[in-house]
This record gives sequence, structure tokens and C-alpha cells, in this order.
Amino acid sequence: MRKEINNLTKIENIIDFKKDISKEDEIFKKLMFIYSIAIKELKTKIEILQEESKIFYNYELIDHITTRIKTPESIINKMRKKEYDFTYKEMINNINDIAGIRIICPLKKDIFTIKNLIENLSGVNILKEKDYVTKPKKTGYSSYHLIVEIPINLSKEIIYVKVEIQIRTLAMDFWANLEHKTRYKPEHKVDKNVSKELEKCAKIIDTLDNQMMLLKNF
Ligand code: 0O2
Repeated sequence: MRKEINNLTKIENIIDFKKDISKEDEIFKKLMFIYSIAIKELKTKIEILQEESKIFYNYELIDHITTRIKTPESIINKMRKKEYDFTYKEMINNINDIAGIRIICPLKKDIFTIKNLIENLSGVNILKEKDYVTKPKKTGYSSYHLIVEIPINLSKEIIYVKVEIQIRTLAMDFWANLEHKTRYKPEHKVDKNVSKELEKCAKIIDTLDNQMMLLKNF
């Protein structure tokens, strides 16, 4: 029998909206549970695309997928940096990457194929896109970002949850991971020369990615 979906809701409707954030309280734990379910659901959908590409087209479209829930410390730091009030309302509405999925692919062109496939997934709404592949950040950072919203079935309601998807090549991932450690979240300011070197490395990575695409028989 077909079930009518009439209990769709937003995550903010099931929590005390104006309450201050505390990583010790029940609300925080419930929220993190909901975000972790969203990651599981979306990861499964992406794994299906990964397998389909291998089995149907004999092509490794996706090298690997990683996931993470943002730590409470990282959420708080970001909210402080962006000067948001420390309420759940502000957190849910403005911190879009509490749940994060990273898709690592072999070639630059794969990024756009994956993005198109995700855009066509049923039940996945695209809220925001950032193309740092065509237009890398000043730092040299390159990746394709999607903020999506997916419905999560709980026992009493269906809740829409936001997830950030980052799509990048193996080479971009190598650069971003090293740069993240050395510069992106420094305890103190990083040397100007280091920044310059990192920018140069990002250009080399881009040249490498472009050359890899020219190789035949991939
Ligand atoms: P972490 O520790 O990786 O989680 P928005 O409000 O969405 O417009 P936001 O979230 O700052 O603003 O958007 P942006 O610029 O798309 O950055 C989101 C995430 O992309 C970051 O999350 C990083 O993961 C990654 N990122 C962005 N810029 C850089 C960069 O220059 N270097 C590296 N290595 N990663 C970058 P967080 O929460 O900042 O950090």
C-alpha cells in the first residue's frame, strides 16, 4: 500500500530552537545522531553510483568516499569566526557542513560527471553549489562543493537534513589535506613564504590533473 508523506518537517521543528548550544546536552546528541543518519543514507546512494560505474561501464568513476561529522569544537570555532549567536537555530541554519561527505575521483572531468549524477538523484535537493574547480580559491584550494538536503525517516516524522558534499581529484585531495594541516587552521599565522609555496604547489597539481586527463586508456 502506498504511504502518504504528510509529516515532512525541518530539523529545527523537533528541537528547542532558541536554546544555547551545549555539546553535553541531549539535543546536541540527538542532532548528531540525525546528521549521522543523513551521512549513511547519502553515502549509500553514492556507493551505488560507484558500483554501477564499475559493473556497467567498466570505469572507476570514484576512487573512494570519506565521511565525517564536524566536531563540536570545529562547529563552535566556525560560529565564532562568522559571529553567529550560539543557538541551535543559528547552528542548523548556518553551519552547512556539520555532516560532510568527500568523494575522491581519479580525473578532473569525473568531478563534473559525479556532480551531474548527484543532481539527478531522487530525493536529493541541491541547495547551494560552489565551483572551486573552474575557479580555485585564492589559497589554491580546488574542489566542487554541493550543499544538499535529504529526507530522513524517523519513527514519527520525516526530517530534511543538510549535508555538504566535496568532490575532488586524488591530486586535489593530496594538496588540500597537507594545506589544511599547515595553514588552513593555524594556531598562529603561517609564514608568507609557506603560503606562496602552497599556491605554487596548487598550480602544479592543476597542471598534473590536466595532463592526466590527456592520457588514453584510463
Ligand atoms: P573543516 O575542518 O574542513 O570542516 P559558507 O557559509 O558555506 O558560504 P564556508 O563553510 O566557509 O562558508 O564555505 P567554504 O569556503 O565552501 O568552505 C567549506 C569547507 O571547504 C571548509 O570547511 C574546508 O573543509 C574546505 N575549504 C575551504 N577553503 C579551503 C582552503 O583554502 N583549504 C582547505 N584545505 N580546505 C578548504 P571548514 O569548516 O572551514 O573546515
